[in-house]
Amino acid sequence: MNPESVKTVADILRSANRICVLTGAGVSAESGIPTFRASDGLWENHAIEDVASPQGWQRNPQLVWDFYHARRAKAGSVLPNPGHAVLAQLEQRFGDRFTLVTQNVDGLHQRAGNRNVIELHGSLYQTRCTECGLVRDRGLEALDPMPHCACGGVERPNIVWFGEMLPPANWSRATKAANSCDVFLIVGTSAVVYPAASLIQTAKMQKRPARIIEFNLTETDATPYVDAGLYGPSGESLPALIHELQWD
Ligand code: BJW
Ligand code: ZN
Repeated sequence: MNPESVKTVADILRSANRICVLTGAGVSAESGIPTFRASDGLWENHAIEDVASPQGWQRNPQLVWDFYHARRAKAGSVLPNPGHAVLAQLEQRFGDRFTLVTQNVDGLHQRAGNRNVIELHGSLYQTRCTECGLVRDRGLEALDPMPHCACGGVERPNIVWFGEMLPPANWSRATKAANSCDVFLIVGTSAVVYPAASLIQTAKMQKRPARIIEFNLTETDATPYVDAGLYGPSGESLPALIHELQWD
């Protein structure tokens, strides 16, 4: 990580009024949760269309549940890392002028202390009945191999799979936050999945474009839109930034 870049990003943050953050799997990598598209990532061992699509669910719901039972168990065995902690500190500092939009389903931002979290792709902590639509908070307790609702219907993970709509109210809140921020942070996402990635363009296309800052190990599809970037593990770059700002 380049110390000059840390200073540049700190200057941007110092003058920020309204912050919107988009996070992805990379922010949880240092907690021990695998990302999706890395060579040792989740999609390396699973065909996406088998475990994260409505068609996969129709074909073999037990295979899908086995994948999510393992994901739930993993989420329950890890802790938020220093990157999550900094994002919680920023919310404390900026209050309702800070919105965290996440593609993650692991609940680690909430466990780190963020309250204003918009989950775009659902939550590992919830099930949804395929018959009556009831959404239930299930924590990370062990569930039946094929969970059922009181109405008798089969429950599925309350996760947004490929080809499915994002929860409309959450999407609407996320676009409003991206459209009204003056600083937009992109943390640990490859920015290849839409519509989540389009929030970056939304922030940039305002009449007064937001300053865009990327935190990632590498450059990504978002990099062309970025005003400054800190390239290294976000569990190190975010604490370095907060330290430079003397906000820690
Ligand atoms: C670190 C790090 C460290 C590592 N520090 N960084 C427009 C164009 C083309 C296609 C589409 C389009 N609009 C819609 C689509 C279709 C589709 C889509 O986007 N496809 C593309 C992949 C081509 N989108 C959808 O289907 C969405 N629905 C939708 O659009 O509905 C309307 C519609 C319907 C039908 C047709 C058209 C429109 C739904 C998307 C749902 C995504 N669901 C998943 C799985 C479920 C969640 C789960 O089980 O956990 O969500 S896919 C998976 O990808 C997961 C993630 O949330 C999502 C994003 O991945 P993420 O977080 O970016 O992870 P990685 O692994 O890709 O990247 C990790 C990054 O971290 C890397 O950059 C690393 O370098 C970095 N990193 N360690 C910092 N320590
Ligand atoms: Zn039901």
